[in-house]
Amino acid sequence: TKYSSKDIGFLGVPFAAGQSRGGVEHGPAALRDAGIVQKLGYMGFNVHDYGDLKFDHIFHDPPDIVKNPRSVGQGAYQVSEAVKDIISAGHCGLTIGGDHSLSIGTVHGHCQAEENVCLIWVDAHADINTPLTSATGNVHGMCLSFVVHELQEYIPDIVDFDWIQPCISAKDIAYIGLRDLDPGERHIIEKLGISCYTTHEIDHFGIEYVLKKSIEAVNPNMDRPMHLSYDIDSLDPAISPSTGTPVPGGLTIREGMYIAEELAQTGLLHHIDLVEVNPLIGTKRDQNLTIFTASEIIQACFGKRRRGNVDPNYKLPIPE
Ligand code: 5AB
Ligand code: MN
Ligand code: MN
Ligand code: MN
Repeated sequence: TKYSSKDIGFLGVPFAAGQSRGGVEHGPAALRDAGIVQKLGYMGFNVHDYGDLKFDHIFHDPPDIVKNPRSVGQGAYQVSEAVKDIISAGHCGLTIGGDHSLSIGTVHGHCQAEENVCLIWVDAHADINTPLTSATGNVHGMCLSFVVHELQEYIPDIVDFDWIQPCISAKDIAYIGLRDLDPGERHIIEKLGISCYTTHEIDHFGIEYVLKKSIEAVNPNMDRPMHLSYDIDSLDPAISPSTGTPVPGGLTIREGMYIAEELAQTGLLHHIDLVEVNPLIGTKRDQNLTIFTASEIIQACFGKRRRGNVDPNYKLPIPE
């Protein structure tokens, strides 16, 4: 079964209400300015550009049990509808954030458009706090709790979150790269038995083993469409400093590239999120480096390989 396609549905999600720092809404523009759409085009894809979503400013959005509930709830709904359209059109989805709360929408929309979706979550964080376990109230640290079936009895009613249909089970999720977990999150991972390879396991077993086991955990027969949610803060701050919640000791560029290249080779990636690039954090050098790293990871997710890609039309030049 192949889910990858030569058509990419590209969606910018300039969204920041899931956390508290300004600037992450400029992620899509920064990656567009770095030429990501053209680069995917040169690689041979038809890029269907769905533009950047526009979000109404919500003037009255006082905190509930989470911060900015109306902005996040309504924004994630727009994302869900857009991703549902992209996947239904037969494209491979690519959403550029924006903060990770947008993944409530991408996972939801993906699951609306096709069945049997499994999820690879590459992140320093588990993003599975419930609104009641979160110490910050930031929804980007809770996105998974809203879509995971097993957690629904722990989720309070929140204004503008009522449209969410839980659509993923604990056994459908594989975490890679975690290293900053809240107590409630560790409890949930143990209780639900979610596949989880932290940077400790990557140190112990190596990235090749960890990725193989992660894929086996969610897609043992290699017949399910995969959703990859790639948080740039999974990588070491040395190569992705411009992000809101950096955590030392992250994935190297080689580990990050390996994950992307190997997943691309499965032919089963059907939607990719690249989130949490904040082009306003750090020096100009930090910003350019982070954007470059993100751009390389995205291209690798779509099949660009460090070994070089074969061009079937390549003709060796002959001297006159
Ligand atoms: B990110 C923290 N666990 O809940 C929380 O960047 C951080 O999308 C969440 O992974 C980080 O606020 C969210 C402390
Ligand atoms: Mn993170
Ligand atoms: Mn995240
Ligand atoms: Mn972050």
